[in-house]
Amino acid sequence: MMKNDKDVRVDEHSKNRDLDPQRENPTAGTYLTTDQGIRVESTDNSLKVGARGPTLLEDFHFREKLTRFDHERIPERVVHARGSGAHGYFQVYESLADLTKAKFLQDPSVKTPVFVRFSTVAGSRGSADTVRDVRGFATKFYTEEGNFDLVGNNIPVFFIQDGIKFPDVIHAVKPDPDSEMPQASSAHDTFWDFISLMPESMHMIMWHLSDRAIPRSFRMMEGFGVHTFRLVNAEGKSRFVKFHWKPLLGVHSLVWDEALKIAGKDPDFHRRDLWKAIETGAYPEYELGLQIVEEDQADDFAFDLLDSTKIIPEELVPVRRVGKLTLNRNPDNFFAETEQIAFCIQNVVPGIDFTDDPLLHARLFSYLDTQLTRLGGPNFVQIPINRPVARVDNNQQDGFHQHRIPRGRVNYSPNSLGGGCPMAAGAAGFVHYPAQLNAPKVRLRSESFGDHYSQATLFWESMSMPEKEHIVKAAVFELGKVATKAIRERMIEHFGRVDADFARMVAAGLGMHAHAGLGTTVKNAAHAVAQKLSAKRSVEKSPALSQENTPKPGIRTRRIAILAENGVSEAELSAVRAALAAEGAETHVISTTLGTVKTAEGGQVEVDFSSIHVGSILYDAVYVPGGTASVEAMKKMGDPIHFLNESYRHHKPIGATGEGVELIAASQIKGVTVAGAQAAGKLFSEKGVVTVRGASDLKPFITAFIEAITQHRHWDRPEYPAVPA
Ligand code: HDD
Repeated sequence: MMKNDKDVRVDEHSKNRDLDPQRENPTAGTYLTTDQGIRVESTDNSLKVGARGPTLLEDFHFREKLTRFDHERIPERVVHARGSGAHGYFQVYESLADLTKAKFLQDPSVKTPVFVRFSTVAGSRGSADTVRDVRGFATKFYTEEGNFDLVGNNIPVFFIQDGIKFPDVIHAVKPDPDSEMPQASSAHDTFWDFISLMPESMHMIMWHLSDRAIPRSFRMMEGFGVHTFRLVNAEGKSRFVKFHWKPLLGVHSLVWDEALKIAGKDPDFHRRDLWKAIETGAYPEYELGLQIVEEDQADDFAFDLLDSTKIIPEELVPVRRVGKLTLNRNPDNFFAETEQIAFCIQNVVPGIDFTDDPLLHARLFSYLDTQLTRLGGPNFVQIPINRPVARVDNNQQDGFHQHRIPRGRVNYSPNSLGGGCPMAAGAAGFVHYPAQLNAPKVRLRSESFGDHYSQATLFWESMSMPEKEHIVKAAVFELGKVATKAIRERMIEHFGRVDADFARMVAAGLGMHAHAGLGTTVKNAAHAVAQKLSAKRSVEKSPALSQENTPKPGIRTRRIAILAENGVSEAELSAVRAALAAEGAETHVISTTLGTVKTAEGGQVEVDFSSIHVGSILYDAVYVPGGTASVEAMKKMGDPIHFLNESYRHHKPIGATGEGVELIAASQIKGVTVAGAQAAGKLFSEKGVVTVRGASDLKPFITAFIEAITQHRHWDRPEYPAVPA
């Protein structure tokens, strides 16, 4: 069958991989050679004077092997060093020709290849995944008109308004320059010192303290382009746009105690989760959303669209979902692809353009600049993962690592000797939007950027009670690690301007006194600006900001632990396991040792993990099947009891059937109706704890348990702090 153009475009990008006959086993049947292609005699002993003698400089294979090894590392990214990537494709749902002339947004049948890299910001390349931090969400679209890089985060605003402050905020959050501590953590004096002196960071700080900063999975977090960009259509009409990514699995987070523990037990938690999901065909999916603002409505809002510390509440401008991103292929080689990918925010295609956001403008300089050092010169775009599928023709030829062999003597423009080629495309090329500008050159911040608290308050007001509690606890944790009292005091002042109760709760958690007038007497210039703008479009609350209000579409890819020892009820285990698997969940049998457990029915069940390797923190839910011997054995063990206590403390769904209910009764989980006296066949489902004893039919239990897992976390457990974890 003939391939059509679109297939060819996708293939074109994958060509290094898909058309490589050696890919499955790239070295099968080949000999070891030097980099020059000379076959190597042996790679186990260096060339010596006698078997016990010194190694000879003459051994070119030895020297080449060691030299190559010595130079294997390139500088890690100055920020976002820790990351994980995946290939995929993007498809628009319907033509967006009314909004933009970008070709990849015109035809729903076109699959545009993409590479996405998720990251944390502060930690170095080997740091843990689950630290409290912003997550990067960077997407390279390999469109037929050239590469478009949407380099976003999972938080829609930023710490600073002008990119000239970027080195400062990053220096403040990175480990201290004298001690190189702490790694991948914002809970230290220098970060909060900076923040306490930068009121503009207050909105972002609320997000940073929220559950958004500890996502459950890259697959379960939103993405945002942050800045206001422009979309320009074929008629040259420009509209403002904010880009969003909406995960189809909903938005879910960890709890802080869990995140801290995972950092030790599985520092690759998010990387593994992404890799495994793709390997098993559970492809992560996100919808691209657009918030469109007509040019003449830009001034209608109570904030400046050019200020990256502000969102446009979805209640004011709805997010139109226009297409879908699917991640369906893991990289073949981490270094070659994930490490060497070079995102540059200036990579846009015709139909997508910039605004005058001063944060964006700093980025327009910084990304290309950083790649020059990181990837060793200006030819980094020739590295396969960075290569556009669009044809590249220009007179830029030399520099480190030129991989092409340009022909001919003409490398200048205009020329007649090369027939004038390559020719500038004029109006058919990228034409910058001709925005009108007329103002003096000044080093100033616009007055319209002056309100630093209203949207921090909006965020706080829009949270559910459990989310507010988490923010308070996070603030207490972070500031509790700040040794300088004056910094803590300044932060309480700022928090008071966000919300007086919030400030009081944090102050109480820190054993500090928040002064009585907090939040009522504290008015400042920022509030004056807010008041001036209050007649403009704004909202008091934005339900879309609360994770509680995001869709909960089932239990696909959730990880569920099944605790079992010899004597487990095979009937119960198998029935529940099969039902969970049918909904797309992943189940693991956990026992004292690897191997198998004998079932009450005389059969055997394979153990997936022993309890020394895993723990409740690596699971979304736990199930305890019945079987007297199994449960009696577990009642005497610390690990299964701890598993249940910790799951409860972390608000996770817990299910038990038959004698399994007694293991819950033996734990510290109280206040839910799971006592040993539970009537036969009667289902109990409270606060995410679902149990049944002596049921002839497990279906009602399974339905209730799946519903509990779908909710992800159960916050309505007032007694949870008393349960050890
Ligand atoms: Fe940045 C990397 C996202 C502001 C300078 N940034 C980087 C990455 C992401 C972001 C996701 C990692 C890309 C990858 O996976 O390789 N950055 C953002 C967002 C910002 C932002 C959403 C605010 C809206 N960044 C920002 C500013 C500057 C930079 C204001 C400088 C003035 N960012 C960089 C950089 C990095 C980078 C130094 C480091 C490594 C790299 O670019 O490739 O150029």
